[in-house]
Amino acid sequence: MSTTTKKTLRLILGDQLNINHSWFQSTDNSVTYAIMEVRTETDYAQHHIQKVVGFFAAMRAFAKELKALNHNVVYINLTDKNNLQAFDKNCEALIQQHTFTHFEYQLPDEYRVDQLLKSFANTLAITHAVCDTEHFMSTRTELGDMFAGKKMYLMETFYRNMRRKHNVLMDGKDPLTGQWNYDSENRKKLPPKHVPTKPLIFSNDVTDIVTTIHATNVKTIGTIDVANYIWPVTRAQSIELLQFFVRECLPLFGTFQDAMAPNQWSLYHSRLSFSMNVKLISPQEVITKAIQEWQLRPNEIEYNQLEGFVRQIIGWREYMRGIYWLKMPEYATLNYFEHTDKLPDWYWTGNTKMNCLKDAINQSLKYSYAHHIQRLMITGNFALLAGVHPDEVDAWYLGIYIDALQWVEITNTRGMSQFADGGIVGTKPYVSSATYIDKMSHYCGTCYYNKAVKTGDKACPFNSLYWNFYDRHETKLAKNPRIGMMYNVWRKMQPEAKTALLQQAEYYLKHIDEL
Ligand code: FAD
Ligand code: DLZ
Ligand code: SF4
Repeated sequence: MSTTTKKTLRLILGDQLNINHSWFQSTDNSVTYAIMEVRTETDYAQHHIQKVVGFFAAMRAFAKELKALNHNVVYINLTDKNNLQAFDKNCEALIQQHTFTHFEYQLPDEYRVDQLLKSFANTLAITHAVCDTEHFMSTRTELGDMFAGKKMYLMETFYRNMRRKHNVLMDGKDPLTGQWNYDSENRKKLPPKHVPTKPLIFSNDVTDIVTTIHATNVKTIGTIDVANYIWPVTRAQSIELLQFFVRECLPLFGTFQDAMAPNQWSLYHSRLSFSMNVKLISPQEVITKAIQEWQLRPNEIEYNQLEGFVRQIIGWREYMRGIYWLKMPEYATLNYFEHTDKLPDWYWTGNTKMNCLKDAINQSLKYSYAHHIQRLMITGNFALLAGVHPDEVDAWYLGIYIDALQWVEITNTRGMSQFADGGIVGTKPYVSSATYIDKMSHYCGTCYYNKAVKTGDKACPFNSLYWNFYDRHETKLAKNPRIGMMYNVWRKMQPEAKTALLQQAEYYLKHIDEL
């Protein structure tokens, strides 16, 4: 009688770098971990160079950490000659080569990879198992179950349930202070002479990785300082960034959450999205740390700052993931407004006279980062007003940001920003004229265009495009109770004024690459 020794292959994806996962709590010589740099992942979007580097650097450091803990690790470099450049093909080859008898993987966060690994595992002649990533605070199906039979998926309802379930900022069954949400206090513009905290950045040397990327002709966008790569690529650096955030930024996080200013690329934002999305740190430890800091410094950190931050993480982040798993794959095809236009060329270069867009795009190209309100109310707002096809908008957001993974990119872009889901994520489209941008930023004062002018020479393009958008989509939007008021204003406008606005918008749309 022959007995086969069990030999297990465990796949770790580039966004599954969670050292606290139960997989790694003891060593087992019969288990081998595989981490791989593959072309399917570098090429499914045109990524920012800092994004590809961030993933590779974090994956390499994680493999090193596992080896130091005496785990067996196979690390496949992009240039390895045996690299078959896809998760399934490499796993198949490893299984044959090393005669593994069992295959395991963690639940992927992206639908595309989930489908791939499911079908791959089902074709295997050996046994397989899939387990949780042990990262998120809700399951894939929790949001769907919570809203079963309901027409609306209100984030606030989900958020309150998460607060209750995890006993976060609660006093028994009630919110700690009697009030759930302090969003209305979090909308301040930066005072004119205010100098924001200088962001903590790292100085990682990523020369080797950049050389590989160039040698293999991976097509990227944006720029990078190879000797001083700014993003955290290890758990230790992620924790350092978290500590910096709670110490320096949390006290004003909520107050200036929606503020924007030229050359201020991150203000009081945490820049923890990459670390969290690749699972170097967990949402639970991030909010625990923030709550502890607030408890230690009650006179310096007001409650609204803390609640605003906690809401982004256990509210919005988990909510978007729940929507993703409830609505994919159909979600990626939604185009409520039937928009068809292409993204202006200057989204890829930053070469526009519109100050707000120039600043948001150039900093995205320089840092692979823009904060939420820049993504939503500058680049997203313009793309929606300009009638750009959601596929084009998604491709840009999925490539350019360090934290872009489809589960959280598409729900924010197609959903929150482009309203292409017809109102699953948001209750109304996030569009604005120059009035809002000027209220929240310091962009307009030095702009080529005039924020106060709607038509004619140097009129701010946001102004006419805004009314053009409402006019174009009246049948879809006029009945929305949150927008009805805008249509009353539009209908009361003099016909000549309306015509002039629509003609101005038409001119700008025709010459969009020259704006
Ligand atoms: P902070 O402002 O410090 O917020 C703290 C954390 O809260 C973030 O790190 C993030 O994990 C979470 N968070 C905040 N807002 C959201 C939100 N709307 N959805 C989910 N999580 C949120 N976030 C991504 O992680 N990846 C993306 O690809 C992405 N694409 C976006 C595209 C558009 C059009 C918009 C409007 C938003 C997008 N977001 C995305 C959400 C948000 O803008 C980023 O999470 C945030 O800017 C990251 O910077 P930060 O870590 O400094 O965030
Ligand atoms: C984003 C990215 C890139 C650019 N490269 C890799 C890679 O070479 N190997 C890898 O395992 N993961 C990479 N990733 C992240 C993946 O796209 C992500 O892990 C999956 O899509 C699952 O969400
Ligand atoms: Fe942006 Fe218009 Fe203000 Fe210029 S005037 S910064 S284009 S909103």
